[in-house]
Amino acid sequence: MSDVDSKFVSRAKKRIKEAKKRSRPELSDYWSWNMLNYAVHFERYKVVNDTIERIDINKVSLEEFVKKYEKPYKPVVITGIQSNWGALQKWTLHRLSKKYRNQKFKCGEDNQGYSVKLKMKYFINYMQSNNDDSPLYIFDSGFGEDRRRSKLLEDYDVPLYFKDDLFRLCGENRRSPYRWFVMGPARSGTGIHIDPLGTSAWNALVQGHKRWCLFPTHTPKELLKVSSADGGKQRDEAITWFSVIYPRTQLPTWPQDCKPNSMHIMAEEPELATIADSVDVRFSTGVASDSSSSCSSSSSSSSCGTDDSDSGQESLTPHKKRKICKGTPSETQDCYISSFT
Ligand SMILES: O=C(O)CCC(=O)C(=O)O
Repeated sequence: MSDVDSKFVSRAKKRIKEAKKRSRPELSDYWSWNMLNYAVHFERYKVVNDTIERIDINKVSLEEFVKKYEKPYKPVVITGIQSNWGALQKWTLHRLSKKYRNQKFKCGEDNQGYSVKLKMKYFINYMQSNNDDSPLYIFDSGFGEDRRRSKLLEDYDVPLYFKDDLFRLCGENRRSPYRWFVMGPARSGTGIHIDPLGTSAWNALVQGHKRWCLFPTHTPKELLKVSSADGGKQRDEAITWFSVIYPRTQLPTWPQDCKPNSMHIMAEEPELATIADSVDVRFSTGVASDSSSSCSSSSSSSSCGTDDSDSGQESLTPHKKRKICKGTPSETQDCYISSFT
């Protein structure tokens, strides 16, 4: 390894260690990040029963979409949207690491609700080398307001079905966060939550794999929560949810009217998936810390809503240090969502 490379690696290790310590202080030593061995046994958590309908945007009119899916709050996978998106070529690890090398992206939240950020070059290094059970995950809503990072906005278009956006009437400065750049290695993701302000999100997968699970709004929260006995310090994490609760949803004993819609989406260019699968799990970037807290801020960073929180999602698990939770639990919300990569 050249001098420059080894300097980069040791700086990356240091920055990643700091970010991990701030985001998940409850994981107080190196081993608690990977003691569940999810990286080794990932195969068994990967399978989801894909039940969701697919439609082609070129074959279903806006009116039909509104009638069949938007009004009844019915989740659907829409194909044919990304054919002209620059993101398909530009959002590869190689190109992101060149273009946004020194730009910082939010990959967690500390116990006070402040963003934890990493430069893209360090985050990619982390993606390629970690074996954490529930790794850090970029979940950044600030990119559109930043001179350099806002270039990402040029790489995709809002699909026809979602052009109508009432929140735009609030004005750019007053509206709550509404677009996120999301990126992470295998096993990262967002824990079960309710989206804020009665909104229904659209999400696009540009690279890799993603599993989703969405529930009808009347599903009792108690059915969906991971208990601390089952989840311990990882109870809010997406992968924990998929390993503990998801299998129950597939049993005949699960209430029929609370059956989820689940799906496994794969991007056409499997670059991130390939990397996720080829990571050498012996090499890892660890963290050591001695503080403790119950507030999770990585893949389910949203669970700890605060004034400057950019997700507004409502977690299903109460947190000691939660300040403001922007989500309101009412029938107006679309569904409970959990997703992981
Ligand atoms: O992409 C993710 O991990 C989660 C996205 C999400 O939470 C949402 O759309 O509500």
